[in-house]
Amino acid sequence: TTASPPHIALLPSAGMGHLTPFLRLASMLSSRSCTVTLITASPSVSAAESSHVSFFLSQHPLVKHIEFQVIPSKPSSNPTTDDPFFLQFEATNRSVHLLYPSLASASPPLSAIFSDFAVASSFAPVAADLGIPNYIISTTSCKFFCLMAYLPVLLSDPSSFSSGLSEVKIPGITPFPLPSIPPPFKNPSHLLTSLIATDAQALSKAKGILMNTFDDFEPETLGPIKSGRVFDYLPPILPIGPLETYEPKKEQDQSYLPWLDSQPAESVVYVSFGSRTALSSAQIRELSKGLERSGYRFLWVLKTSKVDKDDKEELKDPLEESFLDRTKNKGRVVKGWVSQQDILEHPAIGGFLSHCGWNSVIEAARKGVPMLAWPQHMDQSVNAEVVEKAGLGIWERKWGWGLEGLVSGEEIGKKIVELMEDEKLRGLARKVGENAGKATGIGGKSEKVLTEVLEYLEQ
Ligand code: BUP
Repeated sequence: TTASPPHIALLPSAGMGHLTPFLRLASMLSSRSCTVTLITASPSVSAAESSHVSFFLSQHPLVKHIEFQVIPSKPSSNPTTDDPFFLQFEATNRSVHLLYPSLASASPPLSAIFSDFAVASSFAPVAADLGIPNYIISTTSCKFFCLMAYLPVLLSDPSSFSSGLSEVKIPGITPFPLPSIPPPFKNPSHLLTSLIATDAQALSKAKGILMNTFDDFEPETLGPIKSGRVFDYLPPILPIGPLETYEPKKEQDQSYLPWLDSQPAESVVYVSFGSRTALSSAQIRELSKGLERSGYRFLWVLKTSKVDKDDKEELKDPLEESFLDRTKNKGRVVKGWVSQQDILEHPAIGGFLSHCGWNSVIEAARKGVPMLAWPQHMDQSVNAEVVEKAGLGIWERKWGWGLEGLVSGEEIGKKIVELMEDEKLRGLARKVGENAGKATGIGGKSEKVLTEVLEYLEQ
């Protein structure tokens, strides 16, 4: 009998930073003839998530869909955070057992379930009961993944994050400078910290850990990690990135695309802090000054609320009308969802001022676009270091965590000039893009890893 392609269910967690890599992987599996079932939690936190799921399903009629209702958390029950995404992680963990019947009766039977790190602890027992192999998907850098995987050990020693230390050590990989550690990790009772630590403890039950990264991008971490010297109890670490985009190229109906078309090559700075970071009004004003001072053209995706459902339409506040007037020939400020992929591959883009959410990093790596890293929270400082070491970008460490301080327009302007004028960096970034292409091309390292997993899962 000839083997038939596997049936794989995918279970992402909350936020576009988690959903996006899952949708990309779902599309890649589907185009490799796998039967794919996408599992989504309802209601989603952001409008972007539900609209992307609907759009994805309309583009992939063969992909099956299971939607399950999350049991909402009472905001008052988690005094350590009011972040709606963190609360949804917790609520999803409390609700995944509801999936049991639909997974058990899946037809054809499931060959594997690929689930988000953020539901690892609650999903491991479900997968074990069903007897279905479970692969964990990590949506961050391998370096930050290591910090999460090691968190239970660090938390067991109260001095791990003490301010007297300059760095946090994980035997076998390069240390983490203390300022790169996300502040919530220093508080063991913070909801996010306890969720991650609990998830980390479930990792050893997985069949493998798939990562949206590639060998040449994080050699310093992936080398020792893949040899099994760092976490000898973990299943294989499987870099399969950069994941391919599934989004069809947008027509020129979005006004910034024709505008970009009329700008000189590599002349525009693209500015975005991802789907869930809203800078303070004061910081937005300083950034506007910085962009103007730099003298460079810019395309700025401006967000003024953490969850897009709270976004307001008008552009003027907190930006001054005079700024929009003065810069109308130099730049575009966009509110709402843009197609970041289309922007990053546009020849007019010469640099990317980014919060270093991992998807943004990997998308810039794929296109070889030089970055100016300005981490805001969570994994982003660790990611910024990866960007710097890989030669993809520059990072001004003294800016600290974006959401905690205020950086002046003058400094921002100077750094943007540095980004746009650094020819050596441009060459290195281009090389990163070439290596990314090699990794996913036929016979490339990431491509081979994914092929091997799928061959193993054939039925
Ligand atoms: Br905003 C925005 N268009 O307008 P990250 C984002 N994106 O295509 P985050 C758009 O969303 P986490 C927009 O290309 C990337 O794939 C972007 O993920 C896309 O950051 C994704 O970069 C955003 O990882 O998520 O949203 O902060 O906190 O999970 O890293």
